[in-house]
Amino acid sequence: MAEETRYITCVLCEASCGLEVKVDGPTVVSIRGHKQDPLSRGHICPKAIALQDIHTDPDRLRTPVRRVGAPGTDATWEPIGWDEAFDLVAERIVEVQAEHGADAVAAYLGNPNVHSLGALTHGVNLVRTIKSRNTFSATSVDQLPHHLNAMLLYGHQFLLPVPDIDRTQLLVLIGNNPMASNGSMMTVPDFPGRLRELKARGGRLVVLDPRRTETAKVADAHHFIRPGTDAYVLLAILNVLTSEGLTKPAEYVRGLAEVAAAVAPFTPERAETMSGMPAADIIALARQIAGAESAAVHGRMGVSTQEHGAICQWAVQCINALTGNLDRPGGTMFTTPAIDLIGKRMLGPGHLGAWSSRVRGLPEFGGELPVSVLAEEISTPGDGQIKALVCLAGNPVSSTPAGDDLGDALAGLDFMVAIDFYITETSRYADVILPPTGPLERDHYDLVFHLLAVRNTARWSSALFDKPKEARHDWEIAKELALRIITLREKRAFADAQGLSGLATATAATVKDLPKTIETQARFRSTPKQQVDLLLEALSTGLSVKKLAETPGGADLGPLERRLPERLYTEDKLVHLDQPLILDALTVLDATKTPATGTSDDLLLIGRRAQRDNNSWLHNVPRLTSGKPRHRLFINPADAADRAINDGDVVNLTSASGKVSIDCQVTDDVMPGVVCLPHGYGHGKADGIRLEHAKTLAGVSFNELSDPQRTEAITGNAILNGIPVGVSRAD
Ligand SMILES: Nc1nc2c(c(=O)[nH]1)N[C@H]1C(S)=C(S)[C@@H](COP(=O)(O)OP(=O)(O)OC[C@H]3O[C@@H](n4cnc5c(=O)[nH]c(N)nc54)[C@H](O)[C@@H]3O)O[C@H]1N2
Ligand SMILES: Nc1nc2c(c(=O)[nH]1)N[C@H]1C(S)=C(S)[C@@H](COP(=O)(O)OP(=O)(O)OC[C@H]3O[C@@H](n4cnc5c(=O)[nH]c(N)nc54)[C@H](O)[C@@H]3O)O[C@H]1N2
Ligand code: SF4
Ligand SMILES: [Mo]
Repeated sequence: MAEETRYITCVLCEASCGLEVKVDGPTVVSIRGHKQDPLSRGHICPKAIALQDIHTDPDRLRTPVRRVGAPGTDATWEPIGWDEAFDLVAERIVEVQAEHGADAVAAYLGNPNVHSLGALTHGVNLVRTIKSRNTFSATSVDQLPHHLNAMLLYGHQFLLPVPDIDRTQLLVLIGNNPMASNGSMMTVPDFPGRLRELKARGGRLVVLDPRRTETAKVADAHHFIRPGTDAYVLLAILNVLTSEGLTKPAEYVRGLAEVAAAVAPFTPERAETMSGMPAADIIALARQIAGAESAAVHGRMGVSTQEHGAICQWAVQCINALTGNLDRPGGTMFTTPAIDLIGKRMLGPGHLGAWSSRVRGLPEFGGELPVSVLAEEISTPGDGQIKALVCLAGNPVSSTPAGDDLGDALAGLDFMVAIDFYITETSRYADVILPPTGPLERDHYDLVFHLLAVRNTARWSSALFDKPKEARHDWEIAKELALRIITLREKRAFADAQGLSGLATATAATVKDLPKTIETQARFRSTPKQQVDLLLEALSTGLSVKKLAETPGGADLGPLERRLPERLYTEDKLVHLDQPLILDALTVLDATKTPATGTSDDLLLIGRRAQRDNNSWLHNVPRLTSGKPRHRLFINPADAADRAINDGDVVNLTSASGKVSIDCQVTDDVMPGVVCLPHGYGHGKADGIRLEHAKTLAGVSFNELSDPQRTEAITGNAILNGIPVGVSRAD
């Protein structure tokens, strides 16, 4: 066969790079960055190469399987047909809901859903069909504080300003490491190249992080900051800005006086005591941000998934807005996506506390409860107890606090289905696993990441390979399940109305007479591709899937543009910084007099991402797992010496919720008082997962140490950074 060149989107991380792939029939010959791509400009990272390994991976499931035997090494997995699998899953979901109520079936949506067009167009509708208040997602171990503040300040949970990195003169990154992660809540492919350009035009990068990260190493300045104490530093920056008269907010920004009053107690000196960052440096940074021709402050994982995440993200928005950097070139700006899910009202503005979790009373946000309550909602008996779980592209046993306890809880469910193509720490508890097609077998359009990208572009990515005849896409799985669930429910209602008993007799009703079924069919009828086409057309962009598909790299719609105040969804088209929810929380913070460390013996545990890791999966891809071990605990030489720990020793790590043993690496890349461990490891412990080709199962799961009882006060977001841990040498 002849070699052919194709252009696709990499769906493995938020950077969403455009790739140039050479294929020969069913074989990938090479994968490169697409140089002419207007967004990613040729960028590629080692993970993209793994796309072909996922494609050919013998560990990957290609047919539905049913578990026989208890979860673990004794379990065997029996292949079953799609039809049988869909019926089985739909019946069990309908039965559980009929017996125990709608909320007895929970759903968890994992991270890859946002990277799958079909999961967004159809998977979300499946979750709506299940109609349970017990809906969870990776958002509450991630960016929930961003959504809260976007809703409060800009009137819509998805109205998230992104740093205009291509024009800024000062980029301040707090708690993120784009040199490894390739950026987050900021789709910024080719961060290294964009940073080089920033420096070439005389701009500066400043990083605040408890670890001298890959990004800190290429920054103009890096400040160590004690985990969990950023709020004090950010409030002190606001204190300097307001007390020195360095503010110049746009006329649509309100609340300066209230913010000034609220931050008055948070002096740089106090911030120094709490954070370890010298007061003089805090003052200098505040003045730099105010004085720069343009500046963009961006805070991510390290300041979202920590004790004061909501306050931190609010303070970041305030700094940008009060220095006049919100909505100006080189500051933080809103995108103008070709498909505007916000403008089309396909995404709601968000709400907080419309209901609460049954056991602990944590609030929902935007229709989801914090995943930190999932285990207790399964294991606490009573009305409203979760009895079944639908897990879509997620591995919460690895990814959420006390995941090991969640695993125990999953074992007690009446029923569980996983939509996943691997047998993982989580899916091994499922009764049925439904594997979707792989990333090279499906069409893609970034509904989410064009909304968060540093440049306005629109890119269609056609499936590189036809799917095998028997395979199903994520969207097809969602559609089948939703249809069968609705049909069964209607048949049941029909049988009840007729005084018939049981599902068998209910077959009297034919599908064509069932109104909800007909409605559902209509809702799920169009393919993801048709939906994208419709959305492009409906917005009269002049774009279509066909046009985009014919343009490698897609359409370049230009740099970010000024959008305010028109783009605001607040009723009065103003940005209100003086949010009572947050200002009240500051009072609580004010009462915290001691640094965030627990006992003086404890160190504070933080996370890290490596360029060749991808959350909880891809550890069975040999070319991503070769080289130096990446699973180790980093510890500062001073802390190691205090505990007679040497490089390479195995140490015991003990937190309020767990204990693990792990080999360590002594390095002054972490500040004293801090230890650092990646998440997504620990596969070796989970009996019966299928990663036969994993080169190494070394490492432990970080989330045996994180505590589901400790959550961010306003949103219930998980605290994954700044966890007090005891560290000692294992003898
Ligand atoms: N301690 C600690 N914990 C963390 C984090 C941290 O920094 N520290 N980070 C958190 C963050 S930011 C996130 S987003 C979460 C991520 O955690 P999860 O939401 O659990 O997501 P992943 O680990 O990416 O697992 C995804 C699963 O989806 C499957 N999958 C991959 N692609 C597809 C697909 O196209 N379709 C389907 N159906 N399945 C697919 C994979 O096989 C894998 O089993 O982890 C969180 N947990
Ligand atoms: N290679 C790779 N890329 C990824 C992923 C991956 O797993 N691997 N995951 C993807 C996902 S789901 C996400 S959400 C993004 C996340 O992207 P990033 O936000 O860049 O994620 P991290 O690399 O975890 O960076 C968090 C940083 O916060 C620091 N930190 C920890 N605690 C604190 C604190 O209290 N204060 C401050 N200031 N800093 C702190 C850590 O040292 C770390 O450097 O990455 C995405 N990209
Ligand atoms: S940076 Fe992300 S999107 Fe780009 S090639 Fe790597 S994994 Fe794919
Ligand atoms: Mo994430």
